[in-house]
Amino acid sequence: MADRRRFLRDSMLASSLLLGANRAARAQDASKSGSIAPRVISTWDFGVAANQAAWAVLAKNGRALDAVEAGARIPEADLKNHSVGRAGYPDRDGHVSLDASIMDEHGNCGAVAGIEHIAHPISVARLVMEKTPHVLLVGEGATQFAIEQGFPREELLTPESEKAWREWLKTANYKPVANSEVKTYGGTPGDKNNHDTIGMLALDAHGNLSGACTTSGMAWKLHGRVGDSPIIGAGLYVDNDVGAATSTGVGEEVIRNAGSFLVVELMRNGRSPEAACREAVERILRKKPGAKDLQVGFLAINKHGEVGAWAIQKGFSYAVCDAKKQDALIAAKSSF
Ligand code: SD4
Repeated sequence: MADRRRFLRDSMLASSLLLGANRAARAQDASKSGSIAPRVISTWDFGVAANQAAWAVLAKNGRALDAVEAGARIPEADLKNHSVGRAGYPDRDGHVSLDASIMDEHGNCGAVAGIEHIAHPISVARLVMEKTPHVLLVGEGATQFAIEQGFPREELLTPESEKAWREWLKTANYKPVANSEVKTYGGTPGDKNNHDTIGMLALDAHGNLSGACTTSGMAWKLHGRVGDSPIIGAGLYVDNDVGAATSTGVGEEVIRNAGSFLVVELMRNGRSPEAACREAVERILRKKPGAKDLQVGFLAINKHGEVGAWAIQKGFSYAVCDAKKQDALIAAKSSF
């Protein structure tokens, strides 16, 4: 009996030592600087330039959170881009109102929705996360907070965007157009009545994930409309144990299905990033077959740095940047 007890005690001790050793080895692996290949990915063709700003942070072993904020600020400031930040197309009433969210490796998150007159909503979202006990500030309260934090109050409606809005007012027909950002960015702004978002996800050399998402939302939306981008779990979700996901396209369809959270949960259950994005898109289509005429795209990265994407329709692209190549632009697979 005493032998049996000793045997049980010894084998329990051995297995807990083994567990402890495995855990320590894993932690050591992850913390060895350079043992994890940093990578940043983002939605659409404007993601290429944004990734490079993020890469400047990641390449110096910087934090993923700093990388995604730096990256997202690029399209926010780009006057040629009518779907994010300054020069974004306004809502039905002519207001440029912006949505953004950010999430770090600890599960902290912050967001602003319907913020006006502030050129960098992603940086305001970060301060909501870091300086307030809240997650989401909206409308005038978000603008007030930004101004208190030292952001300048600016006119974000450019003459070009105003011209496009006045053109739209002639018919005032609200109809989302798939992939319009491809056509508007560097193309002929003003002739399209819809636009899109940058979602950016980064894995840093310390093995930590963060994400950012920023947009001026659907062009010509109702004043006060909020899309998926500032909704944690819809437009963005990060779980440092599993992976991160972001979305673009018609936000209502993403919100209805808690899209980015769904993608991360599917990865947690063993799917690759691409398979997880695909299942999330197909769930949207199963629940609402009419969504086949719209565009929604998901982009995801897992804890190992594997990336994948899927969209309802052809035309969604994503940019990937790592030590090997800084300007890759990949056409996402799609259900149609
Ligand atoms: C939204 N997903 O507000 C965002 C961006 C967008 O076409 O306008 N997509 O729904």
